[in-house]
Amino acid sequence: MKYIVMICVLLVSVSSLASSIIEGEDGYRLWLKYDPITSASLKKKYTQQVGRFHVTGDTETMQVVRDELNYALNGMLTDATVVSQKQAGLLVVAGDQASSLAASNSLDLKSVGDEGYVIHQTNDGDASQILVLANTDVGALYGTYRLLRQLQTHQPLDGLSVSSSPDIDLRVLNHWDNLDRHVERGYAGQSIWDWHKLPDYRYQRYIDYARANASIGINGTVLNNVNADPLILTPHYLTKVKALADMFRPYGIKVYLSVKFSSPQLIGDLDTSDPLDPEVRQWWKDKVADVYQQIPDFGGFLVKANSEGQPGPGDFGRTHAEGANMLASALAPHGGTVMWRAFVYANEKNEERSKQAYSEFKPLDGKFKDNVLVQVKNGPIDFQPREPFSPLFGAMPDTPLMMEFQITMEYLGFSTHFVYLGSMYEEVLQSDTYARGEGSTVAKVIDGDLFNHNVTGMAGVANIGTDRNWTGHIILQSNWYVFGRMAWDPQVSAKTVADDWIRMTLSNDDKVVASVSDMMMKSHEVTVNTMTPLGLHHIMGAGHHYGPAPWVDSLGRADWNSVYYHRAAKDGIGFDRSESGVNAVEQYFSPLKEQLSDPATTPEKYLLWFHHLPWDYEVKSSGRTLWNELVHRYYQGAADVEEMADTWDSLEGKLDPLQFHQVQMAMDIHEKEAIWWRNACVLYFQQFSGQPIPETLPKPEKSLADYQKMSFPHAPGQG
Ligand code: GCV
Repeated sequence: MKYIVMICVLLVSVSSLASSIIEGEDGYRLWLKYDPITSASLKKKYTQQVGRFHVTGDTETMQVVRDELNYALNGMLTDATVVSQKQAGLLVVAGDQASSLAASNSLDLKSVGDEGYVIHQTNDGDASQILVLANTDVGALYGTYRLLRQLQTHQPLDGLSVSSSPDIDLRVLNHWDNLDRHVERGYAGQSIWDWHKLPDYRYQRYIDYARANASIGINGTVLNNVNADPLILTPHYLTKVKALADMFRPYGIKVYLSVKFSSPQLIGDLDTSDPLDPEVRQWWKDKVADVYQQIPDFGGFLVKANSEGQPGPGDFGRTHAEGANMLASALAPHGGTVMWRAFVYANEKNEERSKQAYSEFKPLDGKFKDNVLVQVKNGPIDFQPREPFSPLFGAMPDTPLMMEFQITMEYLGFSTHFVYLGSMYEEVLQSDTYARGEGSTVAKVIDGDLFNHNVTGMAGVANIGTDRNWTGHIILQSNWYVFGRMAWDPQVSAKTVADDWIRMTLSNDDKVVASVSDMMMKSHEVTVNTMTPLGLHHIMGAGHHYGPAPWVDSLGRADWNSVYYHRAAKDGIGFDRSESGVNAVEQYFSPLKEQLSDPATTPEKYLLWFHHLPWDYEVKSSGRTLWNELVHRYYQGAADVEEMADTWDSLEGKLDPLQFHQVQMAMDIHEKEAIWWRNACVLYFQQFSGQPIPETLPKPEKSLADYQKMSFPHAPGQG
């Protein structure tokens, strides 16, 4: 007996010793790992094909191309070397020389434009070369990353023939980063911009950030929070902005700044910021000229105006168009752009919140200058776990609208929930607005196809911070990745991108790819069920938005409270936005308007977004009563998260140990929080339905009062 105990003690201490240091991939390298290809035959083949490479030109960008190839090919293959153009198996060329090579190989390079590329394998037997051709250096960089993806995902190079150019012009990250390094709605550490040490101290992380973005085609970054600090436009900060712009330029990335509309008063000593005041206009012109003197390719301004307490043209009796156009006039001579946000909901307007952006912006259609894009959040309220698309898409044919997606997980579990957003972005982009009849998808509105716009854009609110793995959770790196891929090509499928990301980041083993891909593809739906099933929305903790709090009812504005949104009462639950209610459906085109007006034809995922229904309403897909369906979805959601956790556990030994362990720990939290959401919401809504939770389901372990008492004053990312 003693002997057995001793062995047990020994085993325990050995295993705890073994687990105290987990070596492996900490996530820093993102999807650009370039680890050695383990299949000897594949490695040999690739080495023969591209192991000898040549990059023409010596601009900064072509040097970046050379460096990346050197690093990547030497990582994945054996002894990759730079050779002369003639000896090269892989040749990367931009500009005139690329045009002549394209012509001699009958390739159409012209049509891929300034950022596109053509990849082609010539058919010369042993002398066959893989050509990466582009009209510009940055096109060659994008083509290089595309070629590397082929190797990283173990796809053949034989007969390779790819021609690609972005469908969207401005593919921009929005950092909600403050100058003190706090990130509003950030869950991955501090801001990566170390403003204090800039411009002199230049972290390798800045370059790796640029590499990651360039690898997925992101060509712009707004460095600071839309709740902007006016100091960003002072000389002290502009030299720091310049340092970042200089580092990002070779990667094809322009910097943009969020500006505070009242800057002329706050840092310019003027008495007003009225956009029609000549002195104010001159102030902006001079300021913009200063910026361009330091940063000749500066991208432009992002503006949050007259929204959530931010100043704007409305403070001076002017419209959003007058405000945006004043900045656009200052930027136009330098080629800069204004991205003017449509995220507005004013205190004084007595109109339902989901309708306000449309009401305010639609009348301004066609009134904006050519270098203004109106940036619209994907849904009409505010980045909820699921929203119908904003009715502004399709409603402003004479104004280019930019999509604003949230990559950071403000409303979807911070950085511990396993949620792939690709399927959500796809759902929004493929939604039909019917603006010009059937097939008028949101994607076609924003890529300029539907209304023939020349300037187009997509913004993503970044989920990046100083955490070693950048995004606080390895899986959430995929949301940065898919944002870039969909901004380049809004038609690409979420599944294709997920599979590529898994192969580049986690494993090329087909079985592992299939398991993780399946988890990723269902993760958004599952998480919606755990939080806001059937179209519920905005029922999270007040302020920080952490955890369930459908009971919030005492905040200063009606539409800051959960009860405003779910409207649970004895007679039922949901927000009547149909004609019998606030008539938000009227903002959509027919036949969608009619479809959404009737609960019987409203997609169930939006049921309670558009309708207030009795607890015994029969839900079509299941035949359950609304109450039973709600309970079912909360329980099913939590059970599905548990199943995802089990699937992840089954991958132990098949993944890098550190990657595995990090995601496993987060999965445990996701599981606990799904149960917390389920219990708190079901108990809360039960007060109104007066109906039981079916006996077969586990009872919530705490009382509603206990859940209501939970408080998180130090939850991260607060505004
Ligand atoms: C940057 C939501 C967020 C705020 C954010 C705002 C916006 O309300 O909670 O933190 O502010 O959206 O998009 O401007």
